[in-house]
Amino acid sequence: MSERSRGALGRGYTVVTPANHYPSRLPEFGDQPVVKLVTPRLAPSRIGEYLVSLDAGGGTTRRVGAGYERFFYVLDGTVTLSTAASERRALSAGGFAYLPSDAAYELAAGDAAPARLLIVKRVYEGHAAHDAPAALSGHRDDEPFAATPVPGFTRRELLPVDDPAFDFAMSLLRFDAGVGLDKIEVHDEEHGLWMTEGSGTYVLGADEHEVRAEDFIYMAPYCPQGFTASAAGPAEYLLYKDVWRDGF
Ligand code: UGY
Ligand code: MN
Repeated sequence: MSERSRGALGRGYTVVTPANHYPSRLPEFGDQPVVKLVTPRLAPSRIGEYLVSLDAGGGTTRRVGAGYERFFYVLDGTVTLSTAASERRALSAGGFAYLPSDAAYELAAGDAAPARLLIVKRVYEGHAAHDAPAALSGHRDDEPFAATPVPGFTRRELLPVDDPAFDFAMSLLRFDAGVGLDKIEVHDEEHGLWMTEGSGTYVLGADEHEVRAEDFIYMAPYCPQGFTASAAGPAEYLLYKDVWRDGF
């Protein structure tokens, strides 16, 4: 199958490959290209997930207003994320940050090299029993990946999954060659998935898709889903999932 044709809009899912990217612009990023991997225009998605490319020394041309919670994951290069004059976070590749709804921000790439990052945006859904979470940041290598019941499948949680103040999780799921999820899942939560490494086969609804590094998949609530890494080597993806809320 030609690279051009791997992109798909299926029942309850999309697959967007690098060959499908058609960059848009957003006022806050000037001429820097933004690929809108998914937004709420694709019903029923409640998230926007964006691939943002910044030239060396480039960044936001306007401060991005508050009102939405956001998650940042740096793919290449380094960026500085500033929420206030005294609050600057330097993030290298593999670095991440969470900003709560009340935080406006600016982004700047380092002077030496261009940067690319993923940004997830959504409306925070609070819970009466919990205060909204505070900003946090870290790096994927700060902690080792944790074992799961499936041998050869490990996970690294980037946000605290045991804290119901958070309404979403961002997780890195890593599979040894030939290893996969142990079932076809069907669940109420939605996913935005970015392949960070390797390749494999994704079951999506009634279909199967060969996927590889830099592909993106949106999975709507109740989209049947399963994954097996290819025999060629390990595979890994960064997964958004809404958590701790009842779906209303
Ligand atoms: O946590 C999850 O829902 C995850 N296992 N789903 C997935 O990888 N597609
Ligand atoms: Mn799932």
